[in-house]
Amino acid sequence: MAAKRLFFGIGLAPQQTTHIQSWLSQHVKAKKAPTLSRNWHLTLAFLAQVDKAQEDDVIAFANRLMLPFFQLHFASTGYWSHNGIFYLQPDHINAALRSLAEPLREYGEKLGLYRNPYPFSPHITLFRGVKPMPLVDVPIEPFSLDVTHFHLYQSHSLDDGLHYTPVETFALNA
Ligand code: 2AM
Repeated sequence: MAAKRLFFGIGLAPQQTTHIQSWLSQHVKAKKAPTLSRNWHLTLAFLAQVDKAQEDDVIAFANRLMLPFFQLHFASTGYWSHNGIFYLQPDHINAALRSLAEPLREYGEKLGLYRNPYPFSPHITLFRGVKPMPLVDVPIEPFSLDVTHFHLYQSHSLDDGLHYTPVETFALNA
């Protein structure tokens, strides 16, 4: 079976998606369109191309993680000029988020799937390849995200464009 392009990530609820959409359309000016709102997420660990046996392996690993649920707070944006990514970032280094992302990243590396060139930098990509940096006239009203689950997503293109589709969902424990 063909390999899939997979990554672990955290999704947004419709309420947060609407909140971001409304702020973007009213208060952010950019030279290109934002990423598709249906795809907004926070990447925990990018795995790249994964075959079926490796997919089963990473799923079993993620199922063995016993980690508590947590909350993320978003109030600020950032911009990486080398790739033109404009993003929302959590407002502090969250230990619970890190203890979820690090083992997933390390396991992908151990399987030889993808070696991360950068330390974990949690973000929600709102624009990709945008130059110059988008102009924000009013900062986003801060919002929170209750993280009770995370997903293994497949990145694939359909007739209507790019989709990030959950292929497996994992619950965090109380
Ligand atoms: P992003 O988190 O900055 O949006 C699917 O392609 C997802 O995996 C995207 O969300 C993307 O970036 C992330 N991703 C793609 N290529 C990557 C790479 N080389 N390193 C880290 N993350 C990557």
